[in-house]
Amino acid sequence: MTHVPAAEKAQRERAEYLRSELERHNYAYYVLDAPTVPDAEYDRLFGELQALEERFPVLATLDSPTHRVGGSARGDLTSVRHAVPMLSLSNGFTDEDVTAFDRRVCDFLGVDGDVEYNAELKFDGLAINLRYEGGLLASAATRGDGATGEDVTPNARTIAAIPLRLKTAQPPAVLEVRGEVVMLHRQFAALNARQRARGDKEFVNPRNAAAGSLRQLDPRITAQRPLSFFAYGIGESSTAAPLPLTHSGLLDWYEELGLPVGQVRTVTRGAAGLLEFYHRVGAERAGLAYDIDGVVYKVNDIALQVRLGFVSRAPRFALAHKFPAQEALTTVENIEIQVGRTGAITPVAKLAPVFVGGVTVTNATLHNEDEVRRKDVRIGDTVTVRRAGDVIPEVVGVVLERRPAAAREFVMPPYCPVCGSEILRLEGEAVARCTGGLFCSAQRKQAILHYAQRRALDIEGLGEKLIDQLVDSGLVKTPADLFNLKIEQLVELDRMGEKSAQNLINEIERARTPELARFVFGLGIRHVGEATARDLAAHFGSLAALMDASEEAMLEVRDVGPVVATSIRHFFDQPHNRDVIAQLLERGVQPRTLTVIPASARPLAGKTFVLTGTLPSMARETAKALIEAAGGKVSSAVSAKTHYVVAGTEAGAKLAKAEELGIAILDQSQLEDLLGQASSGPTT
Ligand code: 5U1
Repeated sequence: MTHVPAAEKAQRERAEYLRSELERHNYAYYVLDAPTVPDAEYDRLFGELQALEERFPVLATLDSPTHRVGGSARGDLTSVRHAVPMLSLSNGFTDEDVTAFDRRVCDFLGVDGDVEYNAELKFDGLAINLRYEGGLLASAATRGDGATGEDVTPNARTIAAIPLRLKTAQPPAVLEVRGEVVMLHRQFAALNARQRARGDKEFVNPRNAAAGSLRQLDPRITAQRPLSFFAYGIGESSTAAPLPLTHSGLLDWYEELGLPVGQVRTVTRGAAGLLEFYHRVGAERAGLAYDIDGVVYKVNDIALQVRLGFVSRAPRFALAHKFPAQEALTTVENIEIQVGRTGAITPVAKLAPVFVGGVTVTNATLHNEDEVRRKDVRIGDTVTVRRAGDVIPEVVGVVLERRPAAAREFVMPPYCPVCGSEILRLEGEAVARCTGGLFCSAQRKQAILHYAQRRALDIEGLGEKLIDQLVDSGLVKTPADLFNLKIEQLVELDRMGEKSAQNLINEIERARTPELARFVFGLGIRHVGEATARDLAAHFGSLAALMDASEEAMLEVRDVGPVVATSIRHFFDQPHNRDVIAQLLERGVQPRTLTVIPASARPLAGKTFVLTGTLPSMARETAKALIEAAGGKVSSAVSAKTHYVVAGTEAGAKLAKAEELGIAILDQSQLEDLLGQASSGPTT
């Protein structure tokens, strides 16, 4: 008899404890989608178990979570014959296909009333058979041709959503669980971002990514790919206890065993119940975390399933009700550009009409110039187009082997097709923009809305709906036209009484003498937000000085770097923009000029403040404006670069951080003292 020393017993118990904890956290994270511990704690437990198993290899078990990291690469995936064939499903596409299916079932069973069905999602991934022996994952195989698949056991072990041991004290001798390996949308996006960063080829869709990841020869690669799994079927089984009597009962049992099961499922009756499920899922589809390509209906009673049997290779008891395909092939007839409301230029593929996602698509976005290059889309190419839900159709990829010799590359035009202004792509930006700004009709409404908003000219009552009417009726083309509006014109508009019209005219009148900073902000120059507009106004003092300033002169302004300076210079160099500004001035708009205060005379220059909590009698906005007027900067986060934290009541984490970093903390009166010193200097 072997003697087990106490120390070894303790190590074994510790290893068992760590394994069960890690599996518990895995289950909570991957199956329940409700993590129980932070990632760092998981990593700590994992590290401890790994170290234990390395020191005492006898402690390592087949179901240890440490095996999920993947073993060594193989030369080939070996073929395995399925103990029970993996069947496919008959497809239906229309409501009539579903009523016909239900009628066939009723006729076959000789049932007069409604048959009970289980309705669930049809996951768009890769089908897999997981074989558990004595509750432990023994092997995993892809569907292959249904009779023979590929052995992907080491790969499947790396998928955290697949339990290595079933959660039961009395495991079945054999249980083959069938389901789908999928990649969640967020996992897919992260994987493609990684591929992009490394310069590797991106995956076309989550299904390809899941299939490519599972069928790797090197399981260490699979281990790095974020895969999920959903169970929905059963293969060979040998259990002491009887199996569930219904399909919904089987899915419930799987959940108890720790297997992930799709949460969107229902038990319903008759064709009407099935169609209701289909339409409900169709409406919710775009919000799901993974791709589905339809729903699956199965007669719920397993005994009835057995009676119904099979036709060729598909069960008579089930139907896949497919959604319209979300991807289709078509050809790119041209690549044109579209000008957005902010001037952003989007290349758009003009396509040979194709039916996809339930509609005929003729345009697909190519997002930006870099995207066109990255996907290498050329005029004449055959491309895969995707339209998911209400999402704008997009070109997913090119079928290179079908590229004609005459395929032409896209060239970004130098001028805006709408207004003729120059198209400019600033350094470091993905998007090219029309520089027409105030003039470009594609940007007109947006430009006027921006000009009139509270933080700019603050023309109360001039909102989106009214601007739509003013522009659509041709009364207003640029912000300058606002100052020509007559009350008689306004009362003609929808929902505009005499009083509102008069109020609006008064508001416009008031906006004739804006602060220079608000006026500059209102122009909508790219990269010029409120703070930069204030700095520019304070630095140059007048609109004329700002409009004539060189880029070098602009670089002297606080927080203005080369990108911002180029953008401002470019804006004022556009004849269209100069024209609109000239019209504004002609129509009596007079930005209030400022006395320029040298930076040295602004006592809070170079000081960064953070405001937190509620001050006794000063609104946060006021405190911010006063600090900035004195040359200080207000930031939202406390860091080592913060000079002062102004704290009121209910100041929380920011105050604590300031204390921790030893930053000076001011109350309202101390801030006022500081500002008082500041305001004894020159003022604007
Ligand atoms: N949800 C679900 N998907 N799916 C796919 N159930 C389901 N059943 C299938 C397939 C191929 O086949 C049955 C015959 C088990």
